Amino acid sequence: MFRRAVRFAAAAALAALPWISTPSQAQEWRGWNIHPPDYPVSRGMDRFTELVAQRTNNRIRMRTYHSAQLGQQDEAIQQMRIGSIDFAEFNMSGLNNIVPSTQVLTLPFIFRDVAHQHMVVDGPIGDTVGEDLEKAGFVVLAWYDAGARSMYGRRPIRTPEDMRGLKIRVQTSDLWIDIMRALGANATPLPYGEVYTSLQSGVLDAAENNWPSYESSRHFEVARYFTTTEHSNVPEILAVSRQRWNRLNPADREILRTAARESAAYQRQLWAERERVSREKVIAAGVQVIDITDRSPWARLMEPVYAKYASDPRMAELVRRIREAR
Ligand code: GTR
Repeated sequence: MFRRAVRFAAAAALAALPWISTPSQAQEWRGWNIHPPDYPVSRGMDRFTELVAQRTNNRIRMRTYHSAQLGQQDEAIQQMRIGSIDFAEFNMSGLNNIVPSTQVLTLPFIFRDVAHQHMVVDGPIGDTVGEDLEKAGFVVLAWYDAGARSMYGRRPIRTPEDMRGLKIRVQTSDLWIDIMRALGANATPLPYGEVYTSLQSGVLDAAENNWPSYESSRHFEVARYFTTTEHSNVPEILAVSRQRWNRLNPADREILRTAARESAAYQRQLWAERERVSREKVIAAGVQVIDITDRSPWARLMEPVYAKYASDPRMAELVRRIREAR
């Protein structure tokens, strides 16, 4: 009797996990994305899921829920770790507190330009950070572009002194709080989806992001001054939950990795174009752009941030390797 009950329970559990019941059966994967469907990240993810479906003859069917339909970023990160979300595209910032080596890729002014960043994330340094991410539950398949982040506010920000006392939104990351502290601003960690109304109501004075996010989130309607500080070039990952990854066979893993890399090449092309288009769009909508040509006063203020985050030997070594990469 008891044994039958156990067998029944085991069968029921297997039925609830269709992907392990029979290997040939189709799998349905749930993917998280913060951005709207026409955003370069979203189109990259769509390309990835199409390629995987084609190359597995629809055995692995992935559905991406765009526009943060499955929750805000912090929740999605937790859900990936427990495996209730199967894949996602994340900015490093939200992972900074969980995986310290992601901080080096977030540090202000660490990359010389986009080519330098690509060389770093696509090479051994990216692999090192990827190994740390994997231990925390995120298997990195490819690195996506997210351009440079700049400050924007309800009032013009022209110099670092203008940052003093500003209530500025950051992502959930101690590093970002310290970056703002070094500028004399008051950092407020808030989900992306709450920034618009907080700027509108004056709970926030400012935020920071890249051109495409500033435009697609419509923050430009409520924070009319954009200052090209370009203070961080923090990259993003397309990742699969380790829970899911562990159940894949080597051939399928290879299909996913290749499809992800192809999708990243596509996303990067779309990204460069969208940065230009978004910039033009917000300027046409009346945004005032304050161009920063000399970023050294901003960079100098970041010394305490480097002192804190690049002080332990492993971090210092990563920073050195990034700087020396050519
Ligand atoms: C965007 C990024 C998102 C998220 C967002 C934010 O540029 O693509 O992943 O990090 O910024 O500021 O919350």
